[in-house]
Amino acid sequence: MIRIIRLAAALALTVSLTAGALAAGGAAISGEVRKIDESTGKITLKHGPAKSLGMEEPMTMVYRVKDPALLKQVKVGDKVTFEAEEAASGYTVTKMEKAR
Ligand SMILES: [Cu+2]
Repeated sequence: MIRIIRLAAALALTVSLTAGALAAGGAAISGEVRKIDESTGKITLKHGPAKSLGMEEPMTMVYRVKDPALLKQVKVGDKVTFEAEEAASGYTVTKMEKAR
């Protein structure tokens, strides 16, 4: 019985460690704002490699934004750091702030 409890504790520890690693894996990506389209809620970002999104090479591409308010915080030419996820509707920026 004690053995089973120990096993469960070890398992719980492993799970929490894995979850922590995933959260950290939502790695911030460095980019530059190229275009903002508030009417469609999209932003064009030039960005470096983003392994978390499976993008090994730098590129410029259009992203949707999770919250339209994000588009009001930046302007074309701004250097930003952002996080994005691959959603059913396309790549979506979940967080973004000006790089300092
Ligand atoms: Cu990309």
